[in-house]
Amino acid sequence: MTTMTRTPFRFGDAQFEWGKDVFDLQDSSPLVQSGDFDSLRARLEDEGFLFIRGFHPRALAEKAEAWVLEAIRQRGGLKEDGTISDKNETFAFFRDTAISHAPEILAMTNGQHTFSFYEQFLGGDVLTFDKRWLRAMAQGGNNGFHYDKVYVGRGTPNKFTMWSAISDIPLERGPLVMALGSHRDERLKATYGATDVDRDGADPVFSTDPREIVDYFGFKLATAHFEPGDVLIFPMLSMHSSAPNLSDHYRISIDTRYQLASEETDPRFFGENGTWQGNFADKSMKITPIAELKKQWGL
Ligand SMILES: O=C(O)CCC(=O)C(=O)O
Ligand SMILES: [Fe+2]
Repeated sequence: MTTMTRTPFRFGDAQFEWGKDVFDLQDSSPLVQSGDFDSLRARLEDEGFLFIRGFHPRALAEKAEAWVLEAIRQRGGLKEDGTISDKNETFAFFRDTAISHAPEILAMTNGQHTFSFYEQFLGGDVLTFDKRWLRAMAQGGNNGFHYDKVYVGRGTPNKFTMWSAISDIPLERGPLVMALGSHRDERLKATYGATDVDRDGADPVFSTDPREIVDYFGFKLATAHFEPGDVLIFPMLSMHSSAPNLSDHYRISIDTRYQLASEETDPRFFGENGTWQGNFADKSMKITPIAELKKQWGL
């Protein structure tokens, strides 16, 4: 299929043309298969992410999907035919560790294949946060553009998010979207990227408007039809969002974080059985709107 004939990428109310505003994520799985970690590190540095098709064996992702769908069904979230029920409820199983830390999920996020990848990528023993962001996004649901640093940035800066597709995630089912070059934007890194939501009360969502990201900030977007087991790996300062799920099927994904075991952790995300502190623990903290902050930053 040529770029000329592709239907535009729908991102909420906005539409973006392939090859102009939105591009296909480049698949780095051949570099993983050949064990070329030097090239993987170089590509992550260059592009601001690694997209790895089939990082998790598909069978593991399918088991994880069945596990999550059954949990949703038990909570009244599914119709008989497997589509989202009329309540249209989004499920975030973050502290529900009976679901998010079940063997069906950990086989992906804490599997030998995953740890072995990060050990080779980072060059030492690695650990992952206890908090795992297992999400089942209902229709309309998405997350705005942000750097993960503002949420999970304490401790070593040398850590990586891995967003794993559990369900099939075609373009209309709310795939993750990268803002290309945002990892090199010194102005954004020095302003928005220097905030910590729990220290500064700065609105952690940089933009909920993809047109602002493309037309005003000048970033191109990149995304893909994610299949079960595909992952995106990116550093703390690489802007991303998810597109709204326009379908009547849950978009199921999990995002987890990895770092060298020898480096300092972010204590907010470690604790037994869902007892970690997390973000927004101080309920009295006043959040300054991002529009106000952008003015202060001259953005
Ligand atoms: O899945 C989403 O909607 C957002 C994921 C995300 O922000 C992340 O993986 O860091
Ligand atoms: Fe994120």
